[in-house]
Amino acid sequence: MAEKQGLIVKAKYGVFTIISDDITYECKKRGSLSKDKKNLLVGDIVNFDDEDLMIFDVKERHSHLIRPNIANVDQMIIIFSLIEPEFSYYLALKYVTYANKYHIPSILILTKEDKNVSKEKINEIVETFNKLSIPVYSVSNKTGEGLDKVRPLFKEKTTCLIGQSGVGKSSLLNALDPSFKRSEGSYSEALGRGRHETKEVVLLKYQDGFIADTPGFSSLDLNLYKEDLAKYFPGFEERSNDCYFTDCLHISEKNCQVKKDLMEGKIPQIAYDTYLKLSNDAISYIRRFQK
Ligand SMILES: Nc1nc2c(ncn2[C@@H]2O[C@H](COP(=O)(O)OP(=O)(O)O)[C@@H](O)[C@H]2O)c(=O)[nH]1
Ligand SMILES: [Mg+2]
Ligand SMILES: [Zn+2]
Repeated sequence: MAEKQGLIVKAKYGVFTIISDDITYECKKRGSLSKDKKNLLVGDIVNFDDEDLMIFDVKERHSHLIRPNIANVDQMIIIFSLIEPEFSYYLALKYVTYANKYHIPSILILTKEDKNVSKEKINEIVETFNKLSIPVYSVSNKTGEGLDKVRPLFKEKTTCLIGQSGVGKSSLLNALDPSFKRSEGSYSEALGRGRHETKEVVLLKYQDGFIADTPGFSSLDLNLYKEDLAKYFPGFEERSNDCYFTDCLHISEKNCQVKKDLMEGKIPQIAYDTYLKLSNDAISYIRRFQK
């Protein structure tokens, strides 16, 4: 037998597709895997036997996202269309907060810029997110505009694509590399959302790295408590240390660094307004566990 190490790129019905030195294997897991290692995920690096095709060990993860359920992600690329569905600061900032909670850096890619979107609208989004230290790119998956700036972002990284369905995740993948042949949904005007075309998490090899195409899921599934938001909302974590109260929610507390920087224009008003709305809609961690 030969022991090999590889990356799980797909998992279905107990069969794990593994890539090792550019060769693909279909493996199962050995019953002897210890309990804490039994829950193998796409993104896991595993040791397997290339004769009986059984996985017998898994490397410790450096990150573990819950939605989508994936291990060892280096960065989150949040895809949002500028239109159809309409860009939402609320959702985009919620996704970034979610990535921050798992200590995964995020980048925003805006799609459908070919659909007569005003320059002002794009600039406002870019400025807002850049102030919060989040890079923004704008592309058209249809004309290919902007794609060359986006390609290098994926180099040697495991990237998780995340975004509502219908925003163009699969289309972006196909535009980057037509051989991916991801099935594209259609944006339904009537439903106001795209059909869920991508059913499972799968890692695709791209530029010495991997990209995860993920199923659309409801943003309601991204459980964020008030306390998470106060801490992980973009730009807040580093400021929280300078707030007078250690558990400052940055709303009505005295000597709040976030409010101070808002007044000085260092935090965009639209971001702070979105924070208030997100916080208002979130439940409190403490309240939930006191029940
Ligand atoms: N005009 C235009 N249409 C796009 C663009 N990106 C995606 N679409 C369309 O939007 C719909 C949803 O795209 P899809 O890639 O399936 O979205 P996903 O659910 O995020 O994977 C499809 O009809 C695509 O053709 C774009 O940049 N420009
Ligand atoms: Mg898709
Ligand atoms: Zn504060």
